[in-house]
Amino acid sequence: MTGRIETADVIVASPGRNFVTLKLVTSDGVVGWGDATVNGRELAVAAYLSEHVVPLLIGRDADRIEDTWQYLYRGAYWRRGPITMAAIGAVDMALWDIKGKVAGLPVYQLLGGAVRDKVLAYTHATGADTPALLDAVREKLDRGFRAVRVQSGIPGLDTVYGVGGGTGYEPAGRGARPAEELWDTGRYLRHIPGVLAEVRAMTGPEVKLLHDVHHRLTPTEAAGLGKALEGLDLFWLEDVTPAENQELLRQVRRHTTVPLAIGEVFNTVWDCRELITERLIDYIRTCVVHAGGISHVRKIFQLAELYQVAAAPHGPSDVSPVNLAASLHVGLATYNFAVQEYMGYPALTEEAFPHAYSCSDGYLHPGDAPGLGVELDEEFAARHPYQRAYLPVARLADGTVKDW
Ligand code: CS2
Ligand code: MG
Repeated sequence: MTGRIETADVIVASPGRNFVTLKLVTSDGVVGWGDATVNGRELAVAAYLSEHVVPLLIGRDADRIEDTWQYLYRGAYWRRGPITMAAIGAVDMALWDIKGKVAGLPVYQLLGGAVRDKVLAYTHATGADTPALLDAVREKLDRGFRAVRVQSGIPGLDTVYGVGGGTGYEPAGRGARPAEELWDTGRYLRHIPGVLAEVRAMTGPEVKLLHDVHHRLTPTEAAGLGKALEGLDLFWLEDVTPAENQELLRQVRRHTTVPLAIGEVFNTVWDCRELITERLIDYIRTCVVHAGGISHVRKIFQLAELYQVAAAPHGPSDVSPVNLAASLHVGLATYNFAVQEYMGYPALTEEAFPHAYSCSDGYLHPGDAPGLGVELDEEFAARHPYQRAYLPVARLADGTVKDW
């Protein structure tokens, strides 16, 4: 028996960047951790948890993970969406963490055990121009990564999605209002095929190359870009077009065989069901924290397995190491898991979240500590208070808002 949930704390802090972390403690003193971070809307999830979920958790049987999931999902009446599903996701992660600790087992063992020895990682390489990008790719390959997402600056655009300064890339800017960025699809489409061709020419055929279009194209433009990139053997093109209207991907699929990855902004299986059952994608990107936790993301991945769609969960540095740990336990135990996004974290984040997971030679492993194998150093985190930050807003030259 795992005992009853005795306390539940929502911790909002900014060790390196803003994170929302849920801490559950049972009547037997077992601690479970969950990530509840939604970049740019952190306080909404914190309030949803503190005001509406935490009061309902106290006294609940910590063993009953699926019942708690259903209670929070169906019992709220209002369902789906990133805020609700991140709150449920945090509770779910924390309960799996507790169950593993009580059993003395890493969570992947509770999920059926390992189906592989390690989890392939893909990391990010960015460059304001092609020479800088090629240097960044070389640096990642020199560190042993075998799969690299490449994002480039675009001539004529001051800032572009995915291209950051310094060591990492943090898209959210601190301040009272979002930064606004100019976007020009034509400039992008005229530039990016040549950049990706130069990267492929430098790396040779073995390196897995990925590119994130980040919701910027129409289905027609996406189909054209896919066709233009056919010869580069990309591992995937990500978020080629906004996919709330999932049937739009049919047009893209009719014109190109470039592998497609979609799903990081989706929060339940119902948001991406047709993408999977019509095989409109090759990789489903739903993320543990944003898709209702381990319990629900596994249901999405198991549906995907039936349609030969691979799991490749979202996992940049703007979801916490608690999410990454949970994602790696799922990754080790999920047959159709393909690759885990992994950017690494800034030093402050690494210090705030001691963890058992490891990365070497381009592969990740969750470790064998009981539970998730990660925790938050609350005292350290408290020294780094939340600072309001927003993801940018993109606009076209005429001022029209564009998907960022
Ligand atoms: C991106 C994300 O990693 C990715 O695939 O789409 O970095 C995304 O831009 C951020 O998570 C937004 O906060
Ligand atoms: Mg993405």
